[in-house]
Amino acid sequence: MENMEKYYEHLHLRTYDAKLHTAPIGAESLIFTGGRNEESLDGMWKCMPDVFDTIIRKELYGPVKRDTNGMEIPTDYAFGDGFDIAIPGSVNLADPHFYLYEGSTVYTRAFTYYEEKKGERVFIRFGAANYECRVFINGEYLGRHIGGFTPFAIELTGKLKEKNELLVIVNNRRSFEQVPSENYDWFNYGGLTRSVSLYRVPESFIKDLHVSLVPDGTYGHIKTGIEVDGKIDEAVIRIPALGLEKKISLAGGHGEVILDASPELWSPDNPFLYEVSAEAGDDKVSDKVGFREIRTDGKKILLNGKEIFLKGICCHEESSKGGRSLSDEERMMILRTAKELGCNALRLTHYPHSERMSQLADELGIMLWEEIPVYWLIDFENPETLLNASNQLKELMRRDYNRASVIIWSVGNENPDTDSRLNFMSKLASICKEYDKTRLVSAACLVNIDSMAICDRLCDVVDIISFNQYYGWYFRSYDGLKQILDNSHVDKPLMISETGAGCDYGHHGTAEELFTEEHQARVYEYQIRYSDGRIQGFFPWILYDFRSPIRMNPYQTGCNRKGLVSDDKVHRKKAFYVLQEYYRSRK
Ligand code: GCB
Repeated sequence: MENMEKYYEHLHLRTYDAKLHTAPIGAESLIFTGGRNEESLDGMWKCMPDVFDTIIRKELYGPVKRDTNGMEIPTDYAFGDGFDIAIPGSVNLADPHFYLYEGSTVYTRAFTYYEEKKGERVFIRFGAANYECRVFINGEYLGRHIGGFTPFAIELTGKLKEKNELLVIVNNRRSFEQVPSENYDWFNYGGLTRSVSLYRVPESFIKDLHVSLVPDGTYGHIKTGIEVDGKIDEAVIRIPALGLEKKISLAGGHGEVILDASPELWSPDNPFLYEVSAEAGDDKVSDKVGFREIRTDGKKILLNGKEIFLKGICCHEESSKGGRSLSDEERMMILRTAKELGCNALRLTHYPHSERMSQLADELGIMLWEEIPVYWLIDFENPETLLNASNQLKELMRRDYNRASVIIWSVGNENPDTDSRLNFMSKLASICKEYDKTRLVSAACLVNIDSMAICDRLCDVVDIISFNQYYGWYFRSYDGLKQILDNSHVDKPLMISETGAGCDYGHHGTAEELFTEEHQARVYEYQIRYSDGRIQGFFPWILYDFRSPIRMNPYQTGCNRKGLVSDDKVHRKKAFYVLQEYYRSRK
């Protein structure tokens, strides 16, 4: 009888995942990957949606269960069951039945491991897993990560055999306390949306490396910071093209040095990158780093001391084939299309995009606004939610610290101006300031439509005041923008972080008719007319149409159609050329 009760336990236990509800893995788990040999675990995996969480309830992530006589007990799932899926990828695109699926999915892959160097340590790194991810190796639970767009790593040292079974459960079910929360305007691609890789490092190794120009207006100092794990008390940093080689003494695993150097400066016109390397003990890492200074002076934004106007466009991370998993060719196409449009900047909305995007933006010369998904309504009163958002921000900042292209950290988008939100987002802004002195902080704020002015209290804590407004679309009057700019008296740079209009490519009519190319073009003409000369950056919404289940009318058919280019990424709408003409003529 006692045994029977145990057998049914999983059916009667509400807190069935309590054992696996461990403290989330945080930003400190990350290891520096630049210059390291990446052993890719991408490719074909097996996957199976598990909407009732049966694998967790019945603990089916372990070896096959046997009774006291050694007889195999029937099971509903075993390692390797399911269908083929290419990783990185999303369960939602693996089969048409799963298009709108939200829930747990189990992913499995076997791999072999042979020790290469005595004493080596091994880490597994996930580029991103949306949203909650639990990792098991050879039946043993290793940890849990939350947040669907940032990387995390787990040490596997001592847990690997020659043949290994990796099992990962990723759950993309939305809920209020998450970041983002339940309601948002993009597609909820679930699963292992970015690469999974192994890294081998020596017993003592370089955990992190920061390299940046000191923003002191001299363009004559480079700061490097290094963090090690293990017993190393000295590191060497080299930038051969500048003839620099310098020893750094480490204390408590950390060291920092300021080097005198006058590097060629990075800018969109001259995206110059230097090879930087660091050596410590038996370990060596490297990176390609650009040096630039971004700061504000009153209402001006200065890049390398010169005033700039950010000619931007917003962009989601989405491929029609791969969902949130893009190829480098697709990323290059986004960057090249933005350049062709005349842009010098991209707003990567509304969550961290792949690190490949910022690496390529460094190379091609496009400035980036990067953002965490503190979007619309968030559980601002919940301390766990704040920890979660802070961790996503730290993971992003740690990942992209060396990217010259990234000039803005954004701590949120269109959140209600309440006390709890102000407190929550001010904390995020101060985390940015504390961690990173080489970038600006912003957030996309809402305008107050009673006073027709920008009076969001968050303006006091950001470096650039950015606001979203859709005059000509959600509000049909075009004059609203002019009134807002007349009524808003700010002493910091001001940017439009979104504006636009829905338009179904190929649908024509008068400039008053919604969803036509003519109407979208008219909205752009007015937006440009009223804002030119009065703002320091313009980021219309959006480069491409994108999937969004909340957009259900016959023009939208499951897509937000405010793109300047249709969702096939090919067909350019009339408004594309309106913006292109403006950017080409604008200094
Ligand atoms: C916004 C949001 C963005 C939406 C857009 C729209 O203000 O920030 O995520 O997709 O409006 O199309 O309404």
